[in-house]
Amino acid sequence: MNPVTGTALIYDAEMTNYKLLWVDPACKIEVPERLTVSYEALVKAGLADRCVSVPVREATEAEILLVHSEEYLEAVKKTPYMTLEDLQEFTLQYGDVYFHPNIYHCAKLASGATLQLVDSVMTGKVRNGMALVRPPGHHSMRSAASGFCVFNNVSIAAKYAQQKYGVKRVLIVDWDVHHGQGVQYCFEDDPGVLYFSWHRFEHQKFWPNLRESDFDIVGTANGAGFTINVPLNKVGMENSDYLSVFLHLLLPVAYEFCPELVLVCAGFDTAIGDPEGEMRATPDVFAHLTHLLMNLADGKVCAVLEGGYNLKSLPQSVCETVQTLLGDPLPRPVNLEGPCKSALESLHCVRAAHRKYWSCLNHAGDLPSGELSTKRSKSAEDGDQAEINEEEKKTDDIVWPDPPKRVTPNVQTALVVPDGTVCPEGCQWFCPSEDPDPNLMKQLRENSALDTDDTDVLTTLSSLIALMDQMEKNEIRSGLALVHDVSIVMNWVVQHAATSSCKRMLVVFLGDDMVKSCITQNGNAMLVQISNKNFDAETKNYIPVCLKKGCRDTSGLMQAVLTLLLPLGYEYDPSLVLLIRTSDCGVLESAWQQLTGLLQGLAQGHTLVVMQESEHPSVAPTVASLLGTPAPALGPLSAALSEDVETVEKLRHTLCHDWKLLQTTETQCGGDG
Ligand code: X5A
Ligand code: ZN
Repeated sequence: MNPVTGTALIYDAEMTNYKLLWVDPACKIEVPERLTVSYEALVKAGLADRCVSVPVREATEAEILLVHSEEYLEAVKKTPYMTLEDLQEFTLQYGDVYFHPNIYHCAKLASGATLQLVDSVMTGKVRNGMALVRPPGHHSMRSAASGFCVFNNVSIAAKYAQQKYGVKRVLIVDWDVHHGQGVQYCFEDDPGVLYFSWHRFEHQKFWPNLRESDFDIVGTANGAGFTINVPLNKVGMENSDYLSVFLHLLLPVAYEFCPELVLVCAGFDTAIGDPEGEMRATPDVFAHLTHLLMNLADGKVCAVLEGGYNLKSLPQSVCETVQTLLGDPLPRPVNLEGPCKSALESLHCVRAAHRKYWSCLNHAGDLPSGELSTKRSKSAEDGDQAEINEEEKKTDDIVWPDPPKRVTPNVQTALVVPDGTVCPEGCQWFCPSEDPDPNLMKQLRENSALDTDDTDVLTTLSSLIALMDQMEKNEIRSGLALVHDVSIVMNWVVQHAATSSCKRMLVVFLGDDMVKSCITQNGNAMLVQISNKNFDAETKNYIPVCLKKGCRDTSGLMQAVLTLLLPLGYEYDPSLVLLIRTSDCGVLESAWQQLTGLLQGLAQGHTLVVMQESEHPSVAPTVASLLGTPAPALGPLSAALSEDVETVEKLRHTLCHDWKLLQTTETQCGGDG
């Protein structure tokens, strides 16, 4: 069976045909141009053309009633016939929302567009997609409009997926800067829908000012643990803050939950320049957030526009998201200097509040004593007086660099494999563009570690070096080599990297061989080895991770990958990733594919995989992951072995002095820094 490909784009200009008709400072940012600039940016970047264009439709009444009450629907239904005065009057009963004679029509299209997206993904017409809609949805409730939202597009879609497709586990990731309280209320007792939201909160000083947006609200009845709120208590959150929450909270829980469908409340008011959010994440961070979700649910990711009010960062962020859904190489992550104190405090509190529900968080520290939320809220009341009278903040003149161009190399995946190996679709044999450099061959022949009589070894090595050079020049995205002895090859490659064009190499080694010798203190490589041997970490850039069953226990391995390897990798920001496994390392193929897929977020997808010759059956699945095919789901993960959890936690604790993305609490690295 061929894997599902393609990205749906759902948009209709009709949804720009309503606007605010009176003066209301709270609503003036929600303008039709939000949609036109986003769509035009996609067209201009050539991204719209690469998507499968799916028409919108109106949601039916039955579909709207999956979430909303009949009384509310009947009331909204009357709005097209109201006078301006009546509309204004009608609007008054709700918070921060406006009505217009055409908004009911648009709201039906916005929900219908979301359902079209879910249908396209669930029937396998496309792998993933995005719906550009207005009005947004996540604030609207069973019987109330709120925060520019009329019908709750994503909630309706989740109910629809449950009902029409029997989806048992839906993950809703709400990365909008506001709390989607409508979504939370809709699913608070439903363990079939995991709702995750981060939001500007400022100890309840920020709209919608709800007590139930705090971290200690976790869901009710059977749904306890399936609502995850990350209150952001300061403005100015940056890429590191968001990425930390993904790596140390959302992703471990999401992998444990194992969704069959991922819906994203894709609001871009979390981005820099937004007048509502006042945060500082650059648009390219959405490429990474999107990518990190794309190996869940067999890649079934549906992004649905919510907020986003800066008409420059909004279209940029939309483009980053769609380009990632399309599978283009990720931009190098920028500004990852570690999360701020306030973000760490929130992260710590959420992890503690959820430790009894999720085994991946079971080891998280206790809640700080005292009721943090109310205590903070009091002190905030005293302290923040000065801010209240502050004049209107200007976010319009904040500037930031344009996101880097994401160039796809001509060659996706190049193979260096013995004759007779089957070359899977989408990749090609590597042919060095030039003859091997005689100097290099001389070096190789003189290298005592190599069996220099074996010309096959020499050609393989010189090919690999040529391949790495072409990756560094961005002429080739990734590579895969089958070799006679992975340890020898790795030694040579790392040594060569120290003198070549490779700026920084992250080496990920799965297996028990003794390999640390190739890493020197001052080299330009960092080696993370996952095995069941207790090697000593002698140099700063050699990080041995000793798991009880090596890579055999998938839960332990994923914990190490998500909370140790990826944060390290993101902060190290390699220009090349060397991914190696020995034939006896024991990793499950699906876990290996997850690892390979997740690592594509680093080094613009420049990964060189090296495996043992005997492993040719793994070539096809590995190449698939390098090419962006979603890795198969791992199934709901059971608890990792407690020894393994302890190992990973200890390592995070020791290493977080040097690597700030490993932190999950303010006090982790000692108070002296
Ligand atoms: C969808 C969305 C924001 C409402 C803000 C009201 N709504 N102050 O971003
Ligand atoms: Zn918002």
